[in-house]
Amino acid sequence: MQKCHLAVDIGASGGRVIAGYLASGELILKEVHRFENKMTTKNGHLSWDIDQLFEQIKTGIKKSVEKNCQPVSLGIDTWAVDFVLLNKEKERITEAVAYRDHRTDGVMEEVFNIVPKKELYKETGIQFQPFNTIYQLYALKKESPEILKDAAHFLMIPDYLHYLLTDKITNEYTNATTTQLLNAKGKTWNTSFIEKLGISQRIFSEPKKPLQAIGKIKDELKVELGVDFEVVLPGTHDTASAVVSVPSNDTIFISSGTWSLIGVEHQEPISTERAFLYNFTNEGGVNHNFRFLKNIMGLWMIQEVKRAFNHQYDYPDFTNLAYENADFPSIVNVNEERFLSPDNMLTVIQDFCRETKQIIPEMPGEFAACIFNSLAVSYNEAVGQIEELTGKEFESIHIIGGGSKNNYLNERLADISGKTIYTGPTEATAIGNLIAQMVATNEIESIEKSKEIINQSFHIQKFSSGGE
Ligand code: LFR
Repeated sequence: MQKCHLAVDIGASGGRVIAGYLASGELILKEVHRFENKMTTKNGHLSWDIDQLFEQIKTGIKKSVEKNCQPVSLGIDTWAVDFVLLNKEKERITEAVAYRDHRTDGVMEEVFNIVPKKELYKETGIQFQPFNTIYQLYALKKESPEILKDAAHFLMIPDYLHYLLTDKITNEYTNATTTQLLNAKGKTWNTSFIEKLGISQRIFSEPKKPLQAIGKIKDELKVELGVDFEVVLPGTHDTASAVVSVPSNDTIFISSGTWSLIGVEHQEPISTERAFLYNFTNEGGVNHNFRFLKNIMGLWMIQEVKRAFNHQYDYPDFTNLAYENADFPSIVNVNEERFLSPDNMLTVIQDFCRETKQIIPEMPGEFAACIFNSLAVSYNEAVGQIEELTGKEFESIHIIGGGSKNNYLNERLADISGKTIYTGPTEATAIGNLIAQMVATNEIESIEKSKEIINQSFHIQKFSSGGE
């Protein structure tokens, strides 16, 4: 039986369990399980089926053993900002409401009356997104104050899944930063903001840094699954794990999936007036640093177009159709809130084009070209802002994650930015998760050292402007 580490990586549209181990200095990956994830309405709110996700994790663990991989450790990462609350008996008392639910509509402005916007940014360094945990908590407090009164523990999604595996309550640091309730400099909860919002400080536990074990799988699961391993904290925020896999330090990265996260790694948070103006964020990194980045709406838009066309076309089809419609001229501002959670993505894209007097897309290929061209424009704008805010010029952009397989988008970005584009690894998040576990268990010396392993183990493709 091959000893391995298990990365559980769950995104907004699907999850996977990937086994990883080192062989002659190379990182070998084996996908042992893949499953769907989606939002459904529960009690009137778009929510994740968290119990089902946990069942899928257990299936993944079982399959790993069936496939000859004996896990020595496991770590979970998911998207950020969402959470559940437990009562003092440690029972879950909320659904896992999804960040695209409309409970936070208009809530940001209400919170700014309690905690001034600039102060919030200065202390936390976190971008303003209507769905940040701070606004979700406030929306919950307004709707069901009794639930917050009953709450004894605040757990983000991966914290809760880790809890189900181990019985241990943790608030992992990288994901906790996305609540917009952590001080960027002190890396601890901002108790003053929490108090002002009328939320009990007791529900939060001291943020725990990644790269350490939190405990063994609990006894009943050990028996049920026939395994025994340590749960180790990776960057439980998927973007934190993904950025560990960027093969070079001196580059702009784009972590491309449901969202496109574009930025750079930085030692200190940058929370200047201009960073505030451009709405850049300083999320906590795995390696004691910060990800200075911007959220761009990302492949969510094409996922929703795919859904609107009843899944008749797959992602490679949309890429091919975009090539055929490359000259379709309409560009939308992908970062407008109307694209965040619309009932019908096709209609909102058409509305935007109508309002701005551009040609209205009708055919799937026109939507695809419009979305990818618009994303490339938005990426390029963010590149300019990053260079302005860091005072540094970058030669390359490194695209990681599943979205890096979209060559149409890669080529458009190379053309529009004039920079060299490198793509891969596609499984960046799972790789970053595995590397964190290997650093924690002393198989890899450090996160810095892991860059050599990544370069050696995975194929990185290069795109230059003009298709050279
Ligand atoms: C990407 C991601 C982003 C976060 C968004 C919402 O999967 O984690 O980093 O802003 O999802 O949680």
